[in-house]
Amino acid sequence: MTGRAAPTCLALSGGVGGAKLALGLSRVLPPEALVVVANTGDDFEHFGLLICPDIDTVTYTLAGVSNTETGWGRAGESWNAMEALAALGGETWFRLGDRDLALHLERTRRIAAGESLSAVTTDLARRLGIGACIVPASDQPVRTVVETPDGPLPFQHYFVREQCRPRVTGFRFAGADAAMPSPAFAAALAGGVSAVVICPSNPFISIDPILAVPGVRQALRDCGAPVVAVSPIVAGRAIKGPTAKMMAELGLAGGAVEVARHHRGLIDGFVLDRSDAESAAAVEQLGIAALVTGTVMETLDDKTRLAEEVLAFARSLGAR
Ligand code: FO1
Repeated sequence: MTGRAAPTCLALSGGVGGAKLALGLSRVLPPEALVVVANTGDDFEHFGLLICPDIDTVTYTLAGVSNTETGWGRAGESWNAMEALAALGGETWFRLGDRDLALHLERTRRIAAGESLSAVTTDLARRLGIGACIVPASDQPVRTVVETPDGPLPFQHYFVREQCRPRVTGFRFAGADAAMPSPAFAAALAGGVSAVVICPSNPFISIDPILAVPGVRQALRDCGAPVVAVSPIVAGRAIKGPTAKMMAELGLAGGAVEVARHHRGLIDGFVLDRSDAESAAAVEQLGIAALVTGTVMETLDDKTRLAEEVLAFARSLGAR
């Protein structure tokens, strides 16, 4: 970091939607002014490898090598290892492409050699040509456990093996009590944050595991920067993933307002899609400023424009 630290935008990201806005932010901010904090609640050990899906989705997306059909893994993948594994009777419910496997092998090797998840994540992002800082929320494990009527499920068992079918009765974040914010996350929180952007990610499984790290929620409130969340719900539905289904199963009213309510007390502003414009008043009644714009990100221009609008919205709130 040269001289005075650039005022930093902290982006909290999980899943596909989070990665899309993180990409937009990386295109409108200088590299030293963006810290992307990736959710680690989806992480798990599989085949003896440490798999970090939300770190990898945002890393591959900013590197321009993500598989945009599936929303995870790499573009142009081959599946020889998986095919050979199937022939040997191995587990193939969680699919790891050949190129993706290289990342898991190398990350697992380096962590076994004593490096922190932050150090490995930062270096691998650099090797993939990314200038912005991507770090896990914590270097200690924080793993989402999905509670269901038939008992708790590790996240990937719920999300992939059971394909989100089980009814959700709650979430736990195993390890959160013993976790600390990762060094770059803590440093950003400690000084020089200009805006905090909660990307359009599932509030329960992508954002709450980050906020469950002791001290994070309070540090976000105290960091002096406006906190703005972008709704992952558009016209009552999640663009991708089980957010709306989870809200219904948790007995919540649903809709974009429910997400704003979920973040109440933490966020200063909430960004709604035009299809939910009628909900802006309800958001404002929660004491949260509302911005209505196009939040569906299909093209790179969509991502860049939304990033610019979100940062301008945050600045307008910060000036208050
Ligand atoms: N999601 C699936 O639905 N099926 C898979 O086989 C699968 C494999 C996979 C491999 C690497 C990786 O980083 C992500 C992967 N995901 C898969 C997505 C993963 O479940 C993520 O946790 C979700 O994207 C939610 O964030």
